[in-house]
Amino acid sequence: MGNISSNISAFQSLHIVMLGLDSAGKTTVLYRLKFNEFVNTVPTIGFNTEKIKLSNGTAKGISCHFWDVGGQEKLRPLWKSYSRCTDGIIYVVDSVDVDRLEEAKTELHKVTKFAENQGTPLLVIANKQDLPKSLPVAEIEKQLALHELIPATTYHVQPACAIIGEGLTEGMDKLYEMILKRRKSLKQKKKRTGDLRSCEV
Ligand code: G3D
Ligand code: MG
Repeated sequence: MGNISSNISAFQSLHIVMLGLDSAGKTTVLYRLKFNEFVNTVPTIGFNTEKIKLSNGTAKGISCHFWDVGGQEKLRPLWKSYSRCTDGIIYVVDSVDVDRLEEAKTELHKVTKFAENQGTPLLVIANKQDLPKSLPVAEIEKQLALHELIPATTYHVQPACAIIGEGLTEGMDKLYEMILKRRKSLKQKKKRTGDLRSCEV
């Protein structure tokens, strides 16, 4: 914990991209984090962006610049440029939409393979856990084949219900923890080699 606190001042604002198939609940997560209340959404055409100071958990007070990118098929080509060199990726999954889990898996694996995303911490939000037929986290993890992601990817799967905000604080805390760990290991690597890719700081 000591290490985490001492690193907070090193951040201006974390750059976080939120991806996932359309209707997974990305925009609901975004406005839940921003206003701490449910906001009725409309399908996102393009993207939404918000600067949010986290208000709970161990990441309380940390500023994040979120990019919530539309998930419809025609918008997915945008994911590459929005996810480039971010501090963290949030991938929201509808835990009830079993028929589209394979599609969600394919799109997620594509994103984590982009050269500039390799090693970017990943928070998978298994959303809509309030619904009776929602798949448990272990099943989501299996169906998304998270263990097959490239080894550099550190991830956490968080069960959540975005409409009431359950699970979001825990998820953001985990993401923040992974981001700090990555920053630390990149700094150590820099000291050793003096060499970092363009988006590594
Ligand atoms: P998207 O931004 O990923 O496309 P939205 O998804 O945030 O627009 O949400 C799509 C629909 O899912 C919305 O319902 C929203 O209220 C609902 N939703 C989001 N999170 C949850 C959740 O945790 N539980 C439940 N039950 N529903 C959720 P509508 O009816 O507006 O389409
Ligand atoms: Mg949306």
